[in-house]
Amino acid sequence: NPANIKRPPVTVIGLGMMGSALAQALLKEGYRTTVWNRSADKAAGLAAQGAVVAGTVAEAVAASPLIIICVLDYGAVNEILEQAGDLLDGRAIVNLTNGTPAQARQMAAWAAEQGIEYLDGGIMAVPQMIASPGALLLYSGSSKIIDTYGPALESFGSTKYLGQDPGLASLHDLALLSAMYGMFSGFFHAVAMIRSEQLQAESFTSLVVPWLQAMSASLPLMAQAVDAGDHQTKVSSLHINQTGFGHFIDACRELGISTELMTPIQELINRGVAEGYGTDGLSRLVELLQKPES
Ligand code: FVH
Repeated sequence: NPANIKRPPVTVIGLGMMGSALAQALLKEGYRTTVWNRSADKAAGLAAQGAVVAGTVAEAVAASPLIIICVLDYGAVNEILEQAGDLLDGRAIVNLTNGTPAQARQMAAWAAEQGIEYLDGGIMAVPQMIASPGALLLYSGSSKIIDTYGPALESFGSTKYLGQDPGLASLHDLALLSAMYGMFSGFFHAVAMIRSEQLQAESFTSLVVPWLQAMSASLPLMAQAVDAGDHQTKVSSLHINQTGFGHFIDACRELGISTELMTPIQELINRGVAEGYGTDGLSRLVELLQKPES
């Protein structure tokens, strides 16, 4: 049936905040969507929107050629897949559960042994962004799934396929999240400083947002330095940053706030100087991270 080829039935397993948003996006695009969740009550809202609620994992898997899984972690994915047994043969699994590159590669190897197509994915969005172009979904693994089910996957947002290696989506997902947590950590520390002097966080954003935007413009140049292994700088040396970090730590003590977020960076800069890289720029820190202290 050509309608089924265009809009194949899809199953969504895991109806937490993210899984529910994914199922909703498919329903909105007119896909026959079967859902399953360990705690059955989470399916009620989706049933009212037209989803078919499966009573068991086996029923959910049998309903569709394309199975989307989005649960807590890979341990949960394994528990769920064990309940499906042979019913998975010949189907396509898209796993949008957060995990490590090694976990993704291991699952892809297992799927290949069973004759199951496997695509791993990383969601660069919060649930409220799903189904908008601002939501980016990274994929790697089976290109056959991208070719066959691309339109269904585009219901979730913009799609970027990173290649056949199933670990690449997770690698990029975790790297991007690391950058995000770094930015949030800096913001949280800055706001703790501001609030320690009874100032408002909200008014501070008029300074911090353009400052972070201006600093993010320097990332491509830093990346070039890292790729070239050339960390000479006319911007600021590790020496000068080492002195500056002394002031951060002293200020934390004066203001009565924690140094927990600042000391790890200070220690890394100190190591760089101790290893003889004091005249290098901050891009040197990447190489230090790649050579952890023994
Ligand atoms: N929410 C977000 O902003 C982020 C955005 C980026 C991607 N993450 C990842 O998505 C996965 C699911 O996250 P979530 O936000 O949907 O999480 P919860 O709302 O807490 O739902 C968790 C679901 O996992 C089910 N579950 C947990 N353990 C098991 C298990 N052993 N067997 C079967 N299902 C399990 C849980 O079921 P229940 O507690 O309702 O019965 C929920 O459906 C995650 O990898 C994020 O890192 C989200």
